[in-house]
Amino acid sequence: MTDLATIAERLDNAARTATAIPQLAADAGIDVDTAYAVQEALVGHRLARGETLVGLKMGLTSRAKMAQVGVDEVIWGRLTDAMRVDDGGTVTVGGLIHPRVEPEVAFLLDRLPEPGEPLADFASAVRAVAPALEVIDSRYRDFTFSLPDVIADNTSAAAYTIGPWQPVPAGIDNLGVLLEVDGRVVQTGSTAAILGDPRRALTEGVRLAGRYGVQLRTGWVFLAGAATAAVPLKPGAHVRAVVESLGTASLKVT
Ligand code: OOG
Ligand code: MG
Repeated sequence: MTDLATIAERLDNAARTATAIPQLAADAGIDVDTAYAVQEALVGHRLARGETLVGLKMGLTSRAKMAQVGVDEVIWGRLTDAMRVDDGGTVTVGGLIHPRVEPEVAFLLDRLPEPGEPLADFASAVRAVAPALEVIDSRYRDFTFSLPDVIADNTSAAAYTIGPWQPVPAGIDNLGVLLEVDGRVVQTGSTAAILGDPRRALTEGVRLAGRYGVQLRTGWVFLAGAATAAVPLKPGAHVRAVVESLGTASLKVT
């Protein structure tokens, strides 16, 4: 049986050297709870290198995403400052394995419930909303994984870009979402695809992360999960997420 620290180290090395590795959880007998412990240890390597925790991301909150990767449980991962790419900034694929990009909605967190308490009031918990892009890059070969494997791999998190923050609009449960590559629409969807209402992603994030003693914090960024399937990120591309009423987030690829 491979221990938790060894798995975290393998995943960290895979990310740092942009080298795909085989899945690990089945052979190591890792369940979901242990996988979150591996994720914590994996992100711990980043923190030890000076990165800071700046938020949380949800994964597989839409049917399109669940179907694309063949895993149908909502998952969450950790975001660090080093994963952030400025709006309009550049992502270099050379340091990644087989990156994909997806359109997201981001929340800027304000007042959160006490540890262990459920989220009661979205309006006071979220200060602003923004269109966003997430770059995911599974460390596993062929972008194929089991539920514990993707959790251990920090839910494929690689990079993210947040567009301009907006005051929270009256309704965010049915906004059109487009993903464009080089001005061409490659995915379309709606924020309704995110658990029926992206606000529910925050309720779930508070609940699921709380199970592992992780408390969301004021000032953190929260990614609600992609509304559409992800598409491969190719060098030279210009990628844009457009969310109705919220605006756009974009990045360039080299
Ligand atoms: C897992 C991460 C999923 C999302 O928004 O659904 C995710 C993956 O697809 O590799 O970030
Ligand atoms: Mg995502």
